Amino acid sequence: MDPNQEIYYKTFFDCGEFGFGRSAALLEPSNDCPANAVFLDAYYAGQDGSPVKISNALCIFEQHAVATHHTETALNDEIREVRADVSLVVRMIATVGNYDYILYWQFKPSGSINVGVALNEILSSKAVIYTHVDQLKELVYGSLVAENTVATHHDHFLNYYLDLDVDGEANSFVKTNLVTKRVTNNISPRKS
Ligand SMILES: [Cu+2]
Repeated sequence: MDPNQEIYYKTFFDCGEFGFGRSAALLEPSNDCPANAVFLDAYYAGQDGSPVKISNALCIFEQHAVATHHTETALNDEIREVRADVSLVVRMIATVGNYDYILYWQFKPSGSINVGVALNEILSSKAVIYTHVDQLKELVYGSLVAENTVATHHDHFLNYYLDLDVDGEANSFVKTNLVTKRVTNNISPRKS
């Protein structure tokens, strides 16, 4: 997002050029994954085609979330459904340059799949003459995070290929986009 000569060319393809499998980090038990995790080694094809091993590249564990709990006031005995909410999580970390991508898949007994990514990083930055935000007289395309240091604005795009034929083709994919709509006819004190 910074059009300046020194920055604009930075259009890295972290997956395509570095490879998340090739960049898989060794996971540390109890720190990267909880104590109940099982760890798996992984292999990728090296430059000469021979397999290269990465120890503890993946971890799999059961994660307990807030239980499914439903009772009702004064009807605690009549209406009671309490179930543990346990999901199976598969996690890996890919280290590319200044980034650690924490990739996870969460599988629930209901059949739902939750996929996500988190990012740890040392900010990508550039040198500037400014030492305080009050001095900024031009767009620096980022935030002054320290004296003479701007962390530049930029995007990370992550694409997933989803094969939805789980146990056959009788599946559906539903996407919901909520849009704020203002109430104008005064039928309710609510504004949206
Ligand atoms: Cu970044």
